[in-house]
Amino acid sequence: MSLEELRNQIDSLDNQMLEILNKRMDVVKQVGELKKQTQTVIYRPEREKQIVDRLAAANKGLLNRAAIEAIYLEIFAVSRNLELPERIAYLGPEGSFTHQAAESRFGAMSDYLALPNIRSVFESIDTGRARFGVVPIENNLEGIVKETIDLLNETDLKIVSEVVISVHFTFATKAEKLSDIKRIYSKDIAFGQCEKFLNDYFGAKDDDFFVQVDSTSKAAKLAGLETDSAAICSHIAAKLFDVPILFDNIQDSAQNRTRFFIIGKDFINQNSGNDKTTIIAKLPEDGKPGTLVRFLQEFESQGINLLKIESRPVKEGEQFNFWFLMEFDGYFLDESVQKIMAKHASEIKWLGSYVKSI
Ligand code: PRE
Repeated sequence: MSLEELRNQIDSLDNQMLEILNKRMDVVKQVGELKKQTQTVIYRPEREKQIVDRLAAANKGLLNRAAIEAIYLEIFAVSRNLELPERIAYLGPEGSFTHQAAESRFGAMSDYLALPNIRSVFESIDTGRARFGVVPIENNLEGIVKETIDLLNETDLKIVSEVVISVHFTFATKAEKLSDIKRIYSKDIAFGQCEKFLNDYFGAKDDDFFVQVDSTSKAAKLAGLETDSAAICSHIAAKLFDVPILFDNIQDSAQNRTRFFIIGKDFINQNSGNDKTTIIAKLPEDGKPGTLVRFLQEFESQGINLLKIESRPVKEGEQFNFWFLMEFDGYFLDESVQKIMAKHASEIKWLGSYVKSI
């Protein structure tokens, strides 16, 4: 068949797809109207996962699961916008890894708000300026992002969903030679993840050579304004701010992944059958031995698989007391989870149950 004939086939299939997509949007619009009447939330991560899972299982063609997911995430983003445009706040500026994580879930069509720090993302949701926020929670090399878990403790926002993306760092500069570089901008966590590279190339430099800023994309922005600076940032940020890339993939480990939370106000997911729950536990500080052990044993007795426990110091008071962020398999209304939550009602703060991605 000639190229022209093949293209004619594509045109005809595209016409059919457009017609079907518009039919889908007509139904989505009705769902939106129904949700408006019943005042239910538009974004349903568990329903989106169910659709992708069903299509991936039924699929007999050339598309793999990742391709189906990528196409459908854009369709869902357009659907949600049609039902009710919802703004997404993230730790910016544009080109940050958090932006990448946000786009991976909400698609290119959503209305995004880039904010300068994690606290301002929380505040934007609390005050209703944005419906959802995207913030980093942990990295497999550096561990937990303390600011995020402290804000989950301080505020009443809930975890809607988790997103995991691979992180690759780039060294970008407008300097002609490495010896012209007077400073390197980056975020604390990124400096930590590129230690080997920094030691190899800039091991002899003073501490003030390494300038910490709020985000890796802000680092790219600053390095784009000066010819004697460099940034450790994402590839996308270096391109966005027009800073030439000198080295790619400078992170210590190729297995560098960051987990992000999508957070929202007054949000409760429905049970998806494969959920994870995050809580904060403030156990009594009565000085008696075994309080934590006994609490953990309750999870074992209920057959609940614990995934994470992270301790944080209580900021008030004279003692060195601690609270714990805990994650486990299951949905908060599961009978086994409810038994523990009911028994420790005054000690547990539920942060959310959401589809398990890792
Ligand atoms: C739809 C859109 C948004 C939700 O996040 C989930 C699914 C979809 O496009 O299929 C429809 C919808 O609003 C719903 O099923 O609740």
